[in-house]
Amino acid sequence: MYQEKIEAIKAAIAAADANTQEELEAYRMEYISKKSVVGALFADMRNIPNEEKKSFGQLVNAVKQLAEEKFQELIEKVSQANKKSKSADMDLTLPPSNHSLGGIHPLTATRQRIIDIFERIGFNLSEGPEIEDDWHNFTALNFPENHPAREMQDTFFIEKNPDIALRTHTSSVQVRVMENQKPPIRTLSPGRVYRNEAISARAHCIFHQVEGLYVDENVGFADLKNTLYHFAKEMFGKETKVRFRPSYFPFTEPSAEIDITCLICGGKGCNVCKGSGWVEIGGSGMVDPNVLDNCGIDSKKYTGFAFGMGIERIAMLKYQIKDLRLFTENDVRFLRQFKPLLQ
Ligand code: 2NL
Repeated sequence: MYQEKIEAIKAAIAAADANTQEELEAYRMEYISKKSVVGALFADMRNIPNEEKKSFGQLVNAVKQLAEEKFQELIEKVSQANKKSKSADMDLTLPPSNHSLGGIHPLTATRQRIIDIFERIGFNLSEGPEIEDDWHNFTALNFPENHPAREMQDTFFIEKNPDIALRTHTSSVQVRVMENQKPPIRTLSPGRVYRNEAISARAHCIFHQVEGLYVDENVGFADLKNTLYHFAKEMFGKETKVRFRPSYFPFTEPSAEIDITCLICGGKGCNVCKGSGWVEIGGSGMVDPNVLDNCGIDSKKYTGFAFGMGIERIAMLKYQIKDLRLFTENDVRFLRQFKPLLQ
């Protein structure tokens, strides 16, 4: 009698299945819990005659074991199914959640802003080699034979006699432009330059320059002044004023340093401008006729102006950076501050 009932339960256990957490729980209630059909078999024990108790007990224990083995099997099956459905839900085309974007380096942003301003008033871009000969870096630019800038302490020489060196300014690029093109010339030469200086908060042996050159008939000092007035207002804001201070460069005559009103105090005087209200942004002048002639341009017919600025210096003024070494240390705590420049 009970044998038949037990066989039926065993068959039911063998046929049982579960694909979800709910079906697994239903199985547990049906075959594992105290109130299950298997639990009820243990309760039946007291109705079994004594002489059959032993064989009945063995059968019931076998059913219990079968029920538990099947339960483990179904737990495994449901957990595998859960894992599979999770990976099926995954969208491999989505970007990773921890994707961290870089930013534009402040020197790149500053250079690009300078280029944009001059391109809009008709300047094109020119590039040239960083390793230069003596002619393009010094002689064509009217540097006297024994000028101190040619000396070992200022210039990184690669070879001597004939001299080959790392360019000390991007004027060498503009010499090449003048040698190869006819006026009118309006060109901007951004690039890396090298000088043999001790590294400090204010100086580095590698830095960046932008030089500009305008050569045509009737180019005068008023053109130089107005071009740089325009640049200063575009770069630093409408309120910015420009002042020219007489100076000397071998390749320009007359020559002038370019100052702008201090960006921090607006000209009142502070510790950035050392109380003067003015900060220097570069140098400029009318191209020396000797330089034009050296480059194959008739100085009787043509005149020109030129200017040069250090990109690091402009970036330091614009972003209030106190130490030039930060530009090349690649410290993310410094670089992260310029992430908004990406937009
Ligand atoms: C400065 C000063 C200057 C020039 C650069 C130049 C180029 C040619 C001819 C004449 Cl091909 N001049 N460039 C002129 C005056 C100043 O740079 O303080 N640079 C950071």
